[in-house]
Amino acid sequence: MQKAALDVSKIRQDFPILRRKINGNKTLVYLDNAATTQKPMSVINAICNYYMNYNSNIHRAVHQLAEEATLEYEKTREKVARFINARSTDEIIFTRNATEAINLISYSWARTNIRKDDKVVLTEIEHHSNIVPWQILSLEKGSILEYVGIDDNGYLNMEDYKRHLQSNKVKLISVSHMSNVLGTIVPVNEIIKMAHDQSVPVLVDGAQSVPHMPVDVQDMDCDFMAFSAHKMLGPTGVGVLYVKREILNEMPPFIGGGDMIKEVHKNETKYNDLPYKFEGGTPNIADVIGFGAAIDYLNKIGMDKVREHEMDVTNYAIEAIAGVKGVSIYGPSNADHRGGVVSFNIGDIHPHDLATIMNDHGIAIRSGHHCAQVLMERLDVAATSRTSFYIYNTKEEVDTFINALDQARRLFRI
Ligand code: C6P
Repeated sequence: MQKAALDVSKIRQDFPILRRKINGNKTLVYLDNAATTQKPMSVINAICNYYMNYNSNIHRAVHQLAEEATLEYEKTREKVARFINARSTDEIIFTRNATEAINLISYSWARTNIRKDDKVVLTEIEHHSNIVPWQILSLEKGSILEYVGIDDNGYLNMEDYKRHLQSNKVKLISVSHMSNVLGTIVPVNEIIKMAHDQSVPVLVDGAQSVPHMPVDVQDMDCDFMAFSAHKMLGPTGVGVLYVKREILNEMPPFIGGGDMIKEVHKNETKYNDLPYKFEGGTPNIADVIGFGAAIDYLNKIGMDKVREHEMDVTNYAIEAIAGVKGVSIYGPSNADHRGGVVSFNIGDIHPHDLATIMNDHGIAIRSGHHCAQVLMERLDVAATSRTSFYIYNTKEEVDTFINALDQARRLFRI
């Protein structure tokens, strides 16, 4: 029996922003989902409900509002743990975003485990969030950064990876699960297995994968994983760091202050239990609660269906974009190996000019280096245009975009 497709028109009704007009009368076509996704009413309502009915600090007071807020905040932790199949909620730390989650590892775990001349291995597709923290560490510790190369189709060069792994100085692999520019889905299970055979831990940047496909940290066996709520229907200001419990037990705290402690004396502090030891200060309570509603929304659809829908729209978009005269598309041509991101250039139109023209049509796309300048250097381009899709995007929206792209092409006489 054929599986039912996503009911996209029903889904779209849950997102008030999709009814917005741009430039007077143009219906918004939002194709910048890799940057951040739109929010359904259930998420917006969950945040409003918290502020209207039980706004309070958490983990401290015994009054009813505080108990309700604590309960809802911790419910989201349970939802996150289940969503990525973590062993327990102790392994889930809330941060501000994926960037802060990666920095938490570079400031805590890495500063006690990485020494002079040790190597941290990244790849050429990494986002700046998974490059700069390791450069800062190198400057402080004298550690060495190495990059696994990619081939011309945007796939990771696994022979190059094996070569890097041969050095016994490698102390960490930190790799993006899915490129935010090429869409390439990296074979993380294979990468992790090979790293673990050499006793090297692996950090997975799941910022672009967790929102778009089923992700199971136990099956993957990653040691660390980072992602952001705002890229998966949730609010901005909330990120997740997953760390295997046995590693977390050994990690020193990142930020010192309230809530991450059990006892504080003049000259010593006893830290709180996991995961609170890593959540110093009042957290982003409202948005964590909103994130819980986002996870409920995705669970109701099912992550298999999310992935299926995106592959369908992405395949359609790749074919249509490739059919426009003068276009070069970056990354794998097979949607099985890529997520819902299509980066391209057309003739010598500057991506910022193209994005401005698209905006005139009510279409939101991203242009620029996408915080991946190492990759831009590898591709030998300064910038690209990028469309990226989510559960509410339709093939009709792709048609609107292609029509606008073709008009831009004719305007620039390509
Ligand atoms: N990429 C994009 O338009 P934050 O900003 O911390 O929520 O996410 C950082 C991040 C980390 N890794 C990858 C692979 C990412 O794509 C991003 C965010 C956005 O592509 C904003 S630059």
